[in-house]
Amino acid sequence: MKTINLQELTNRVTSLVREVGGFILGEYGKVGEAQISEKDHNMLVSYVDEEAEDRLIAQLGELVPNPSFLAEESESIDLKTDYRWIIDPLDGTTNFLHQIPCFAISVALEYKDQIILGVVYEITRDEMFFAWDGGGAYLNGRPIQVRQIKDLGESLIATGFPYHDYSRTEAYCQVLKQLMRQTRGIRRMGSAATDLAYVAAGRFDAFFEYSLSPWDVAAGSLIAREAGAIVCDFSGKNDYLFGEEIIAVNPAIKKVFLEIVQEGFG
Ligand code: 2AM
Ligand code: CA
Repeated sequence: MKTINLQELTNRVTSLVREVGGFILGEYGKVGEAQISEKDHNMLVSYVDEEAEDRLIAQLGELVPNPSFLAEESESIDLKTDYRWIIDPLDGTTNFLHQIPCFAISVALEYKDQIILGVVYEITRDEMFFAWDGGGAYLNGRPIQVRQIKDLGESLIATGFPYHDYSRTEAYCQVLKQLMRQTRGIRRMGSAATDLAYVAAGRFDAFFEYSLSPWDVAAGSLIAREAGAIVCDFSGKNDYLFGEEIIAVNPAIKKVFLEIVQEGFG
């Protein structure tokens, strides 16, 4: 079989994602409360998520041989083959529906359990973050890297507040308390894919969240890694894609950051 040129493939994915981003932006501000449904507690979805996902699946299916899909709005088509697209058509749906301009499309390609390509498109700022395995990370075509810092006191941290699984909110608040005291500040964007892309771009120095799904983090985690970040679960291990816990951190502060998270979560 012809080997896939990942750089070329990434290019094609970014064009497609940009096009679908145009559709999403065209619907911004137009979705009424009656067109929003709640999949589960606080898990919102509209025709925009669904239509965007259908368009992505239809076109991504053409780009690699015999792909399968793991996608937020159509979990049922998850029959796994060597190539699998992991898709979040609209990461930050709550922001989108409340007209808060931070939401993204996240598309990753997995080959035999390894993420080999990631694209995160932050739509309202027209920022296309992408990476492929071994190829580095980019923002609108320019290479990006984690920020050069020396200690935690200079760091800006991103997180997502628990919105669904409240079983560990005490532990989570413990960690926030420490980070409030010891860092430059904490931000909560509402789109995990964007948070990870921002770590890659050196805007944030660390991101942590629990209860996320693979489609929220698949693309962003590769982009962060290719930009020099360390990505792990709360134990410092590699189970961040399906393990529902993720840390992406600038190596300069990895040790101390992990200690704070582990102290809180026990
Ligand atoms: P989603 O918009 O694609 O569902 C941020 O905390 C992450 O959690 C986002 O990536 C978001 O992905 C997901 N999320 C789902 N429901 C949420 C909610 N009610 N509030 C915040 N984030 C939510
Ligand atoms: Ca999501």
